[in-house]
Amino acid sequence: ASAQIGVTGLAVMGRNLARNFARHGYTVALHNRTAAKTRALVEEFGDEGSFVPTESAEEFVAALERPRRLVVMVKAGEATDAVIDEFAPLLEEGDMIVDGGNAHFADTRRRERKLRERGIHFVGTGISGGEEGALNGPSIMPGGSKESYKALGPMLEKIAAKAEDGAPCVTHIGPDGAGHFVKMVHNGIEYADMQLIGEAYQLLRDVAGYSPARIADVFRTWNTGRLDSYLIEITAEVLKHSDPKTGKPFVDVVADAAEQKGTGRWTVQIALDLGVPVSGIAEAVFARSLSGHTALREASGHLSGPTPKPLEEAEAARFADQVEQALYASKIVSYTQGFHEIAAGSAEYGWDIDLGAVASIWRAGCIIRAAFLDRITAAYARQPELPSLLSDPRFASEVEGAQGDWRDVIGTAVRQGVATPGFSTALAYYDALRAPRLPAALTQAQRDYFGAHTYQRVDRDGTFHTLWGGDRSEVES
Ligand code: NBP
Repeated sequence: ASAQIGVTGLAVMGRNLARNFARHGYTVALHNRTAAKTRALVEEFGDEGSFVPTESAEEFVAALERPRRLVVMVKAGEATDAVIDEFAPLLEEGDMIVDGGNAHFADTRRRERKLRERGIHFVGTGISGGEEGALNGPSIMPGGSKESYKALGPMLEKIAAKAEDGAPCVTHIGPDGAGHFVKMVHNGIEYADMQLIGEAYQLLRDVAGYSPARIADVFRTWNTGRLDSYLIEITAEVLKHSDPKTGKPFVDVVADAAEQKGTGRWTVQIALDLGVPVSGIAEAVFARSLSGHTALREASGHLSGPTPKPLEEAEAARFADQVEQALYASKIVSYTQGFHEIAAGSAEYGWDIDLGAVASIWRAGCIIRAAFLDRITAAYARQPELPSLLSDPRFASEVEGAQGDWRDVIGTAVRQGVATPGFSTALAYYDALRAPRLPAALTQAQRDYFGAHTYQRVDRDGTFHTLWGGDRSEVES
């Protein structure tokens, strides 16, 4: 046995992760169901470091130093179970299986429980950054036992992305499914970020009347300020790009039906179960869904409404600045909601997740990496028990500064007939949070009327019911 770590599943992610470990001086055992991929990796990249190619599960396990660290990078779902069933019988107490795929955290909890009975550490690990990140430094979100992190942490810290202050973008998130849960919410926030950027783009296009290339310049400028982030940067790149075949803006030749693989949907499903309002992420998931309903959209072309009229030059420039404010305020709300979901998951499953640490490991390597995340870490450092990001005085004052423009932009979008579900739901969340009274009082009264569901009063303790079908007197239950 000579390898400190092994990777099985050598498609784009596994291959690049294996190379990343090797480039950092580790001897890496390699395995893939189809052995040709293992051979190809060694042929192409064998000179990057020390690899031990293997062709059977037994050979792979035998190549690993104890305690064994076995990274699984296969298609999430049944393939992960198949790989565990194949390898677990060959492992011994204290060995670790690290699942770096996009597993559902409930599957991770199930797998962890089963393997724990046999003394094997199962480390469900969120990895973000795509293939480029896997190779050059991803953001890594490992769950599992503290003991497994002691053996794995130093290696993960070597291969992880480094934030500007040099800190590696990895931390032990918490037991069992905590890592995959946090990765799921990361992806949900990514959906919301992308939706908000999409709405900003559409407003600049239809209301400001800018071309994609001009919008790219606007995004580049935004990227030098508080919106500085990977997604804003690549948005500018995409908008600047022309289709080589037609010469048209690339964004105009791409079909406007967005797909999804499922982590955004999971984020919303779990939020519903936990009772956490993640309306920004939900609108982002639904917006992708709506975009894909081609027949429904074609059948709706006759529906009437305003056609956007582009603004005059000076007004357009002013509007573009307002859109930046609306985007930033909406982004704060998305992150508020996402962190609320992480806090709720942590409480539900007893994970004790450090929210500030989560924000800090998203600063580099992952898709939502952004300068903004430093502010979130700082907010939790100021007040670790912060009930909500919006309770932080600095975020609250930033939203206060942005909200006039935020409201104007949504008003304009409504009048001009440009759909902005992300901006609008973020503002609705903000206004509902700060409202002294919500129409929920009426909802409760209705529920009591038709279903005798009872209600609480503002002026007295207890549970009450009004005899709606009788003399309408109130009884205490
Ligand atoms: P894929 O998700 O496309 O999976 C391909 C790999 O799974 C191949 O190595 C394949 O082996 C193996 N595999 C399958 Br399919 N069924 C198997 C089975 N029954 N037994 C053993 N191996 C099996 O690869 P990927 O895009 O590199 O992603 C790997 C994981 O990382 C996934 O869980 C993904 O969700 C996650 N992830 C991906 C990204 C990304 O940007 N792509 C980012 C973050 C996380 P074969 O070669 O023999 O077919």
